[in-house]
Amino acid sequence: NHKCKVLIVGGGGGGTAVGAKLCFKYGAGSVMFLEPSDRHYYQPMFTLIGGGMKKLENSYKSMKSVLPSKAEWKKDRAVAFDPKSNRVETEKGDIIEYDYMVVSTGIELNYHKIPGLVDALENPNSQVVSNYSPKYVTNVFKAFEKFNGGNAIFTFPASPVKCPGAPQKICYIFEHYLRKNHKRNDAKVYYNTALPVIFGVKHYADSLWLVVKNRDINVNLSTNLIEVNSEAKKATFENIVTKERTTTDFGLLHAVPPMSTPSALREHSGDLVNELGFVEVHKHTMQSVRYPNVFAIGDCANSPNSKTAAAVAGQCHVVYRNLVDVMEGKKPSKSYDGYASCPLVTGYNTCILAEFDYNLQPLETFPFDQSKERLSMLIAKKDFMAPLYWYGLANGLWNGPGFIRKALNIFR
Ligand code: FAD
Ligand code: UQ1
Repeated sequence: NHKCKVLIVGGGGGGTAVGAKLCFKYGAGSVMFLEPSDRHYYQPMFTLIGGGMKKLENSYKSMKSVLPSKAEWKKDRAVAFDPKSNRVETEKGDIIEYDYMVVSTGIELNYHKIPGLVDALENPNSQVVSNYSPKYVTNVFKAFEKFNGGNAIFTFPASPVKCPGAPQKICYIFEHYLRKNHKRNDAKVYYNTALPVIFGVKHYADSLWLVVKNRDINVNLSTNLIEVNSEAKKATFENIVTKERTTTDFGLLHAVPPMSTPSALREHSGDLVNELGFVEVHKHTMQSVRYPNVFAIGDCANSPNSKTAAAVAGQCHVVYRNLVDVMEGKKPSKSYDGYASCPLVTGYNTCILAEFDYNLQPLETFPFDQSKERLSMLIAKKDFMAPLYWYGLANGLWNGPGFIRKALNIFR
């Protein structure tokens, strides 16, 4: 058995940011990470890798080099939570007892939930690809190059996802790839989304409808991928509203899997989570609604923000401060406004930098209309966000662009 003051379950973007802050304040001996992975991926780069703009090797560092050096790292996975007795059980059979806990497991990719999809992704000739997993992302650009006409279909699943813009970004990049390589005439491009909207924030949805209209991209709403037949190169979709099924052949299929929190949370954590398996927190304080010594950050929390690294940046200072408050016997004092950002890459030279809050109102950093496609925002996404993540967020030094927004407000 192990004991620790603060246990952080999951050393991804959120866990690492909060852990770095805690280690800075309390020093060695205060924080334990429970994290099974050897590698820490900067997942926002996957979109650019899929489009051939970056390499997989640029997207990760060793977990050891990313986790704060003053923290203890147990390289193991949580399999069950017992928040009533402040304990977590691990895959190797250990029990960890904590005084305070931050849950930051992120969400998992459930490719197996779509019949035929895993077989298709494992087959390098299937033209079925997916940029969500480091295991499959390097095949995406190869499939672009091999594409020789027909239907190119990009999907969005019937579940919450991380970076809800990513399923359509890769569609725009592909469409531009075709035009650059004089192959656009041979293709019909489809974005089939299970959602009833193209994007949840109207300010940006309006721009995206113009993009798809101008570029002859067919958008099918409420359309969910339910089966893949890689032999016949056919995909089956179900209309979420009418339940009507259609089967379409494809020359390329980019599939985004349904996602969920890990089974440890969904099935073995009692009332720590809501009915969907997300850690139930107060949406402004990120404190568990039932266990005051527990906080959640990032994709595994049920706070109704868009699940992005940018949201994690907006949450990490709030989680850290409120946890310190609780440790000092006070009430949580900081409030998260739901900030999230999604750099909607629309091609090799353009990006719409969406930024918004819980009310789905734009909360833009720069003093120009960010709903317009811009080269400057593509450069920001391509060359500035990864350093911001590695040197800022992962070291506990980046709390999101709120202060820049306030400073630039003098130009509005
Ligand atoms: P993660 O960073 O995923 O970390 C979770 C960690 O928990 C992992 O290290 C995992 O190994 C560990 N873990 C899992 N299960 C357990 C367990 N049972 N016990 C212990 N540890 C466990 N965000 C943006 O802001 N901008 C973007 O442009 C953007 N683009 C994206 C594009 C793609 C293709 C993808 C996949 C994501 C993108 N994101 C983007 C989203 C961003 O990567 C996530 O929102 C962010 O990483 C969430 O941080 P997290 O700490 O909650 O989870
Ligand atoms: C951000 O803070 C962040 O986390 C480090 C991202 O993830 C990679 C982002 O994509 C974005 C857009 C932000 C927000 C930052 C600015 C400067 C708008």
